[in-house]
Amino acid sequence: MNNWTYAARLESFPDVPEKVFEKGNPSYTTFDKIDRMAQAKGVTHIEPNYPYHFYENTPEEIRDHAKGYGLDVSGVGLRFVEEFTGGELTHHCSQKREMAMRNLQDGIDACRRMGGTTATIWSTYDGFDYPFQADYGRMWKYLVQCYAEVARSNPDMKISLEYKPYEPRQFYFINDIGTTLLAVLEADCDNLGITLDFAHMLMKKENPAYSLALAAERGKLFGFHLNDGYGSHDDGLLLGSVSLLQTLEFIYYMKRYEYNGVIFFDTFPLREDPVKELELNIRVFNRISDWIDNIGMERLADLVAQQDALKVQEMLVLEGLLK
Ligand SMILES: [Mn+2]
Repeated sequence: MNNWTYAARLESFPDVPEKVFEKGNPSYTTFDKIDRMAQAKGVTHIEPNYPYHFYENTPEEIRDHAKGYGLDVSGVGLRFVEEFTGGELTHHCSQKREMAMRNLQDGIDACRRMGGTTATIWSTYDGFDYPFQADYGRMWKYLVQCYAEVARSNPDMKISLEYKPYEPRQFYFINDIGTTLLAVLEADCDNLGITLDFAHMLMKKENPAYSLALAAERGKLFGFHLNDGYGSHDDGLLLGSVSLLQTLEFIYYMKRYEYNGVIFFDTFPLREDPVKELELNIRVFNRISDWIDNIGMERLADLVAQQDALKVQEMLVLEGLLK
């Protein structure tokens, strides 16, 4: 019925979930995680994090292991290890910034070697916690220069920025749809775009569908991290479990802008079976997508055009969800 493709956060797949509590912080190999995730019905892709998932295996070994289950690689999540806690691309020391750039480049190379197409940068530490801790103008220029350089030197890859307002830093430089679009437009590279994380948008009190439209209108919608939350923290809850109507609106606009990238579930099933949790996310996504199709894209466009909150409530809530 649809051609959606799905991936999920590999870190959510410890081999035996109970051990998380028994042992505190067990380590599972990347293969263990892929073995477990592959059990979920409907999953089509993996998207490992660099460097965490590459300590024991080469990109080719990871690609081949996933292929054994019929899973392709959609891309990589680019992360920074603890030596960068003081900042990565914005660090005052040029050697540190060069190391950070090398880390990004190595991650993008790993992505390419696995057949992935999208490298998603989440700035783990490029932010600030205190007044007078950051030279905003200078650090912003570092960021934009680095993003432009990374994008230009990898024209065959999509480089996507995932923004987050805070956690673990109190502020990130790339912290909302506005700052992210500004950085992407200033860097001015066709292959540089944006990944929208639903819970991050809620933390920033954005309305997710509006952020989606702002990125999509400029051809910058490169990726999705779907999940849910209460808006204070990065809760990583099941899709649609808290903000169902906003999720419906988000998926409606996703279809309207004909997004066809992988649907990545960035959730944290700490007390749930991660295989069942992923299957449920896929089923909920498919159901919402079908629900929108049943109402009809044109009918929904007509509803939106009327700007009538009462009609929305009547049609979507009374006649739709609560019928
Ligand atoms: Mn995310």
